[in-house]
Order: sequence, then structure tokens, then C-alpha cells
Amino acid sequence: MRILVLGGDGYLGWPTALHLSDCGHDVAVADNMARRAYDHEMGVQSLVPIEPLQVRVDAWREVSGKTITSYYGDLVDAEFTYAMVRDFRPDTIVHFAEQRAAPYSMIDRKHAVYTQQNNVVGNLNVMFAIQEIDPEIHLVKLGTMGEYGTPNIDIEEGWLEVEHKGRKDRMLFPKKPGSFYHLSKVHDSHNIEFGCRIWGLRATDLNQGVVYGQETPQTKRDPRLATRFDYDAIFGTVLNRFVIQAVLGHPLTVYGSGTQTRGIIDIRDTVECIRLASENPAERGEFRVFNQMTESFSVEEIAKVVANSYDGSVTVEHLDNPRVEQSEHYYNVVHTGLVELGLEPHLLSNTLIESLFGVAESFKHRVDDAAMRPTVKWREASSPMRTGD
Ligand code: NAD
Ligand code: USQ
Repeated sequence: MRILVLGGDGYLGWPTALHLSDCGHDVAVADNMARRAYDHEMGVQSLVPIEPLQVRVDAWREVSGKTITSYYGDLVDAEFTYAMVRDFRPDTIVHFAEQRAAPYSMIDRKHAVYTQQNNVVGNLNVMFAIQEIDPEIHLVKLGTMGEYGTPNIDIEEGWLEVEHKGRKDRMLFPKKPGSFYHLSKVHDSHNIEFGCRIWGLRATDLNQGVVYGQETPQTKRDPRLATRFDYDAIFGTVLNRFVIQAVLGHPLTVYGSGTQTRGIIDIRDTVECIRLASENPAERGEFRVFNQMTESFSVEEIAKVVANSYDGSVTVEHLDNPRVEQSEHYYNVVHTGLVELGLEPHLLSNTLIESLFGVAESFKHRVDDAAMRPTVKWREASSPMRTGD
């Protein structure tokens, strides 16, 4: 298949492009390097050094003999998006290319508006490009488990059978997201479902849980193929942060009681889920939703697993939760769709965490301690991170 990976320079987009290329697909990546610019804005960097996209692509050709085409541009620029789709003529577009950090979207008005504009407009441009250029293209879109929030009922895969006053309907599952970023994904889901219903687009919305891990079989083949590993309080995700904190001898920063529960997934499963979704496309007119997570853990449980896997001593610090989120809640998620397509999950194991300790140990000299503490507060109007206009 010809697969265009949008956001192909990012944490997940790059290893996904390598996995798809390794499996024999004809792959192109597109990116506007916004993620690298947020690093400059925030004064942080990936724990693991990453090469420029062109060096990565050249290294992959050297190591595997396979070519990945690259496009530099912004999806918000419709001309760029259309020209790229016309040029590459993909069978599948995998769309990772969004601003993805909840804290970044909560810094202030400017960052909230940027996040929603970038994500919602970029996604609309991709949808229109598909509809106008080739409606057969399958859109595989990264959504998030955080679209659902933590409702007091089981979370189904995107749709809910509702009975109301004696009548029944199949409706989009109700959403209760927890940040302007998570909200942008809800808007995307609604726009894509509309595109499927009105134009007959074919789309798969992958509501992914929190990703952990840094290596895949392909990225391990050469240091120039490494993907990024974020540890800071804005872009670092919980398990990855706890691993680095353990190695640095810092307390694990559990927000609030730590009883809030999230779906999680190993990066090696992320790339495989994308392959499975791409190779088994949705039907024309179908808005297919999978919950792309393999296990649920409370934040406190994640801290315990990390602490128990580490050789040295680890302490846990309960910080006042900077976010607004439910601490005590029901959480039961249906996630059978991808397993039915053939996913064999890597469940959280000591071996994986130990290998992550190794990665963190090798690069701990690159950590800026000040970036570790959360600074963006959901409720406060005058967060120190706020930058005004
Ligand atoms: P990332 O920030 O590392 O990668 C996203 C890439 O998209 C970046 O390289 C960025 O430069 C690019 N990009 C952003 N806006 C763009 C635009 N307008 N035009 C072109 N390129 C643009 O993020 P990631 O962690 O790899 O996440 C990828 C996707 O998966 C995101 O959509 C995210 O919401 C979703 N997701 C991530 C996680 C996770 O834990 N990392 C979990 C669930 C869902
Ligand atoms: N948390 C801590 N301590 C920390 C960091 C986080 O207790 O040091 C807690 C948060 O309060 C939250 C949970 O851990 O309850 C998850 O936080 P996170 O920062 O790991 O993840 P989140 O903000 O939800 O966002 C990440 C990705 C995002 C993706 C989402 C999947 O950045 O792109 O959409 O995971 S999900 O959570 O399922 O929506």
C-alpha cells in the first residue's frame, strides 16, 4: 500500500513510518517541525537526541535499502496539503500531525486557540483533500481515550446503543474531555463522522491511551533512527516521566491522590495497531472507532510498578493536582476491535521498564531539572507559563 504518515517526524509518527516501510509498504512522511519548535519555545529537549528528518530518512535508506519520501509543510496550509496528496496518491493517510499536549493547550488563550486551530483546521484540510482528490483514500486518524473522559458507564468503541423513552438509536458515544487539546480531538471526531456520513469517506478513529516506551525493532537498528523521548511536565507522559524521575533520584510526581485511572499502550503496539488499521480499511461511508489501549492503571499503580522495577530507592510525592480531573471514578473500557484484527499486546512488564531505565540512564545528563515540575494549572488565571498575546 501507499501510506502517507502525517506528523512523521514525531514521537509516534517516525517509528510508525519505519514499521510500515519495514512491512513492505510504500511510505511518505509529512511534518512542519512544529514539535521541534515547541521545544525551543519551552526551552526543553527530547531526552534522547534526535536527528533532523532528512538524516533519519537517509539513515533508513542506508540500513534497510528502503526509501521514505518526505514532505515539509503545514496541514493548515490547504495548498500544501492538496499538493502533497496529489503528488503521493496514497491509499491510506495516517494522521498524527497535531499539537498533542494537554498542558500546552491549557497555558493561556493563545495556546488553546493555536491548538484547536492547528488540529481542527489541519484535519479539515486533510478531509477535504481526500474528498476532492480521491475519496477512496482511507483516513486513519489518531484520536485519544481522553475524548471520553471518565464516565460512570462502560466506554464502548466510539458508538453507543441508546434507548430513550421507548425508542432506540446508535449514537456517537458521549464525550467529556479534560483539556482544550482533548476537546480538539472531539471536534475532529465529529467532523470525520460527518464526512463519512455526508461524502461517504472511509475513516478509522483510533482513540489511543497514554503511550509509553521509546524503542521499536526498527528504531533500534541505528542511533540515527531514534525517536524522541519527552520528560518535561508539558510534553512528557506519565510512565515515561516516572522512569526518568526514578533514574534521577527525583520523587515520582503523582498528581493528587493518584487514583485517576488511564488506558495505556506500549509504543510497539501503537505502530502495529496502525499497520492493522491500514491493512484492514473501513468501508466507504463507515466511521470506524477503535479504543487503542491495552491495559488500565491508576497513576498510583503506575508509580508502584516503576518503583518496584527499579534497583535503587524510589520515593513518591503527591503534588496538588494541577489539572481538573476526577480522582475517584469508574473505568471500564471495551478494546476488542484491534485484538480482533490480530493485535497481540505487549503488556506492561518489568523487562520493558528496565530497558527504559537503561535509555534514561544513558541520557540523564541532558535533563533540565526545572522542566520536571508542573507549571501549568488548569484553574489558575495567572499561571507562570502564561505568555499573553
Ligand atoms: P508529537 O508531537 O511527537 O508528533 C506530532 C507531529 O506532528 C510533530 O512532529 C509535529 O511537528 C507535527 N505537526 C503538528 N502540527 C502539524 C501541522 N499543522 N502540520 C504538519 N505537521 C504538524 O506527538 P506524538 O506523541 O507522536 O502523537 C502523535 C498523535 O498521536 C497525536 O495526534 C496525539 O494526539 C496522538 N496520541 C498520542 C499519545 C501519546 O501518548 N504520545 C496518546 C494518544 C494519542
Ligand atoms: N500525571 C501525574 N504525574 C505526572 C504526569 C501526569 O500524576 O507527572 C497524571 C495526570 O494527572 C493524568 C495522567 O497522569 O491523570 C495522564 O497524564 P499524561 O500527561 O501522561 O497524559 P495526557 O495529558 O492525558 O496526554 C497524553 C498525551 C496525549 C494523549 C493522551 C491519551 O500527551 O497526546 O492524547 O495521553 S489519554 O490520556 O488517553 O487521553
